[in-house]
Formats: sequence, structure tokens, C-alpha cells
Amino acid sequence: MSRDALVFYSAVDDSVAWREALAAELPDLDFRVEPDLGDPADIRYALCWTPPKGFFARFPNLQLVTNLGAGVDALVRRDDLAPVKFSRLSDPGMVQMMTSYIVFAVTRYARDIPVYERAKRRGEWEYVHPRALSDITVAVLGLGELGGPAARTLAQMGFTVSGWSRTPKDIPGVTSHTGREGLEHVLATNEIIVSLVPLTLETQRLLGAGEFGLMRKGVKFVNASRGAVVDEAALIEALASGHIGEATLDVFETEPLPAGHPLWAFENVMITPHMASITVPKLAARDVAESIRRVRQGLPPLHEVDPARGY
Ligand code: NDP
Ligand code: OXD
Repeated sequence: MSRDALVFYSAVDDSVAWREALAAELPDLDFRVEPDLGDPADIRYALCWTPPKGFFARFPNLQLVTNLGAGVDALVRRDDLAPVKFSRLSDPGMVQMMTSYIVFAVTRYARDIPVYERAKRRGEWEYVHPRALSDITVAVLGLGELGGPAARTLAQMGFTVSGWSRTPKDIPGVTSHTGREGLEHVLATNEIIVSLVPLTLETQRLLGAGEFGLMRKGVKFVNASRGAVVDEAALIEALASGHIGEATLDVFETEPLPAGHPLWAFENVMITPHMASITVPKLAARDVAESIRRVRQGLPPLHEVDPARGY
């Protein structure tokens, strides 16, 4: 008899937590993890983060692939998937976590903390007179499910915030910009630039030598979206020349960032290992289960992704 099964694949060891969280929502769902996949024909749903090449080709009855994360760039460019519905995760825990990372990175610069970190290492008392947060300009590139709340929170804290997105946005306290002109404007007029724009064909290497050149000398740059949104060689050059004053990088073209990579050597670059936000199974399982229920009824899943748009 054919079963209604979900195949799970993750880069981290969280299958037990997901199994439990989904069982609480959908007790009838058969949750399968390699090597115990059973009959591949039973698999109708996949909950996966970057499974190996060819992974999906084995499942002839796959209907829904849910990306075990927010960024779907690795999923939409795969060639082992027949037409299926795609969805992504989006939950309040992930939003809170990303907002906390962006608030940390921006506040660290706004309050000159790297100056004190360096002074401490030298054993010196150094005083920089603090500036009002409203005098500090921050641009958030990408105002989606993560970028929107991060920008709104920064504005609520008192920063002067601009945002850039494909379509105009109405977020309290955030000036909305769109298009190439809008991008150039926000790059040129803000002292802290945050990337939360997804990686798509349009945004690949969105920020290169030309764009860094538009930024103010000494600009602080935060990338928490995808490494390939940035031309890494140009970033390294802009850091080496001092045009970019500081950077906080959570994502890289190659992850883990290889030993000996030039970015490790910059004292003014904070590196974190793609941890800005994660999904907490207990919080995200409700939407994953609801998407499965909806697909069972012939409806679109929650947080559906348009593969042609790429995000
Ligand atoms: P969404 O898809 O919800 O939002 C994307 C935003 O980017 C939207 O505002 C969209 O504009 C804008 N955008 C997309 N393409 C363009 C373009 N060509 N020009 C201008 N604006 C564009 O994404 P999320 O906010 O959920 O996540 C953003 C990214 O964060 C993810 O794609 C992922 O790469 C990354 N991420 C990183 C994590 C980490 O731990 N470092 C964790 C989770 C996510 P519009 O609103 O008009 O459509
Ligand atoms: C991501 C995620 O998209 O961790 O990076 O969700």
C-alpha cells in the first residue's frame, strides 16, 4: 500500500527534533531519513537543506519541496527536480534571530565598539564621543520577511533607516527605495549598509567594485544574506584600501570559509559561521504541516516560492 511520506535531509543533526515537532502536528505523516527511506514511491513531501546532487530524482511522486531555511537559491537552480511546488520556511523565531543579529552588528558600529575592542587589546583607554542614533544612517538591502522586520526594528531604535527592495514598501520609519537609481542612492548616502537580499540571477554580485566605490569612505558593511551577492575579490580590495572601514560577514561564496582565505586576515572584519538566523523546529513545524495539509487538498503551500523569480 502506498504511504504518505516525507523525506528529511539537513546539513545539521536536527532530524530528531523535526521528527518530534512534525509528529505533534501530523501524526499520520511518515517521516523518513536516509538510509531508511523505504519505497521511494511513498515520498510525496521533502523537507531539505542542500541535499546532494540527484537526491530528488529518486522520488517519482514528489509534490512539495520545502526548503529547510529561508534562502532558496541552492534549491531553485537544481536540475534533479520535476515540476513540484516549492515553499520555504518562515517563522517568528527565524525573524527574531535575524533581527537580533542585525541589531547587534549595526549597534556595534553605531556605538564604536570595534574601537574599544582594539583599544582593549592595546591596553589603552580610548574615548570616542557617542553620537545620537538618529544621526546614524543605515540602509537595509532587501525588505522581505527578514529584512523588513530588521529595518523596522532599527528605525524603532532611533536609527535613520533607508531600505531597498524590488517593489516599494511602507514600513514605519523606513524610507523606501527601488530600482538601480534607488540602490545607488542608498549606497551613497548611508554609513552602515546591510545586505539581506536573496541570491538570484539578478542579485548575483550585485555589490562589486563600482558599488563599493559609490559608498562613503569608511562605510560599515554587514552581509547576512548570501556571499555571492557580493564580488568577494572587490570586497577584499575595498577593505584593503580602507574604503570599507569595517565589515561583519556571516555568509561567503564558499562555506565554510577556507583556512587561509584573505578575509580571515582583516582585523576590522568580524566573521561568523552562517549563524545569523536558524530555524527552530518547534516554531516552524506548524507551517510545514499546514503546507502539507494544503497540498493534500490541492491548494498552494504556505510561503510558496516562485522558482522563476528565484526567491
Ligand atoms: P524574502 O524573499 O522574504 O525577501 C527578499 C527581499 O529582497 C524582498 O524585499 C525583495 O523585494 C528583495 N529583492 C529580491 N530581489 C531583488 C532585486 N533584484 N532588487 C531589489 N530587491 C530585491 O527573503 P528573506 O527576507 O526571508 O531572506 C533574505 C535572505 O536572507 C535569504 O534569501 C537568505 O539568503 C538570507 N538568510 C540568511 C540567513 C543566515 O543565517 N545568514 C538565514 C536566513 C536567510 P520585494 O519585497 O519587492 O519582492
Ligand atoms: C538560510 C537559512 O537561508 O539558514 O541561510 O535559512
